Amino acid sequence: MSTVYRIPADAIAEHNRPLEQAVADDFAHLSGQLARRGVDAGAIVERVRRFAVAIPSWGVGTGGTRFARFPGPGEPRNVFEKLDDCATVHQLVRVTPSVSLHIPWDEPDDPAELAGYARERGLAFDAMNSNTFQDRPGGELSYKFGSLTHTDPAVRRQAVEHNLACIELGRALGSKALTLWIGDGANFPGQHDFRAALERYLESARAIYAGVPNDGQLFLEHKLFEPAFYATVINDWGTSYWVARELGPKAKCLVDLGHHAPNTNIEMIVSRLIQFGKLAGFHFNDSKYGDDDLDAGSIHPFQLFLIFCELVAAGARDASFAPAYMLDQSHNVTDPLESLMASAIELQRAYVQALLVDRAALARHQQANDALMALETLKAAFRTDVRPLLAVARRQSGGAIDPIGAYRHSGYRARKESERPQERATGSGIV
Ligand code: PSV
Ligand code: MN
Repeated sequence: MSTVYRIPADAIAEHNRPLEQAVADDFAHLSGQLARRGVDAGAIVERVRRFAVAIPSWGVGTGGTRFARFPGPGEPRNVFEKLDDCATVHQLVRVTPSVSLHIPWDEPDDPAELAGYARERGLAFDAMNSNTFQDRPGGELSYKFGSLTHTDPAVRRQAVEHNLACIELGRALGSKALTLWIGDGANFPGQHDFRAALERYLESARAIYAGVPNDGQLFLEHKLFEPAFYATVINDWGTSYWVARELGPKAKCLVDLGHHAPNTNIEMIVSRLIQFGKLAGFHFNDSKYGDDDLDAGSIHPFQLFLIFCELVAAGARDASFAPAYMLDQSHNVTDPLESLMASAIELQRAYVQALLVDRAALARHQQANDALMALETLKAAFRTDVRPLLAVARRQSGGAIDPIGAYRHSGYRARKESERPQERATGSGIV
């Protein structure tokens, strides 16, 4: 591991240097504009610097469709190399200090060694993700017809055991949450007894919940489709909410933006879950058709902003409100690290724009039923070009003013290509 390349800190400073003056000028101009709206740009920068989103370990590799995967150069070959890439993203954008692992994809031989490796790179572990939607190679019971909801109690037990093992591993790594997503469901009408399948899910989830430590959390992730295309068991936020309520206070609902029917009003789902005290957090991505796992903010930036408006409003009501933010994307045609950087910045942008909403004016317009001015109030915030605030926040945190430019300039990818000769050709598969 001695030859592992890292971008030197002075290379980032050097890349920043010719950009400093323009950022300072743009920041001064925007500060003046915001001051006229009664907003202190410096205070916003402070809040941006505290914003954080976790990187999914699977996001640093190239994803694929159900038809093919076209691997990129220098892909990480194991969990340590994934952490190296996550650390590089964080080094440049300063907003991704944690990693969300997927088990068994990232199963370490020695958890203490992995924890140490992450610590040395300034990374922590966010929620663990269990995988009972694929079979492991070698003799276990199959999940072809489900896992936590399978008709065979032995399969359900195996799936529960896997989740309990993920909780244990998470504890060893310092992770405080487990995200439960199952691919269970039916592909044909008549295949499932809907009610019995949900009862079996609840029973299995109770066994997992019993293994969640007192300071831990269980995140329930719903999905309308795939791999079960007719009916999934945890199909929507309502079902997810019901299960979370049955389980107890440590269980909450995680919203993956791609897991809804097109045009679903996701910001309203977010509002409902907040109101009911059951919003766990997010898997951020974007989509046009379904679970496309496109980069956050690439298709529906206004929706992303509206979601953050709900989150900012919740934070203003309750200072302890702290949902978990994670990305969950599949990078098929871009350099994954570039997509992760761009996506993390999109989230920051939506967050800052939501902070700029004149909430008092919005409340007045709502009270007066002035629909037009209510929307105009939101648009005034959404249309603000907040890039100087983000650049200053990154710069103050030691990151790059232009992260993708600095990354390309460093030659990181080419170096990884020579450091990481790929051992085998990989086929199709969605991450
Ligand atoms: C399922 O589509 C999902 O969103 C879940 O979060 C999985 O853990 C992840 O994607 C893995 O690809
Ligand atoms: Mn997800």
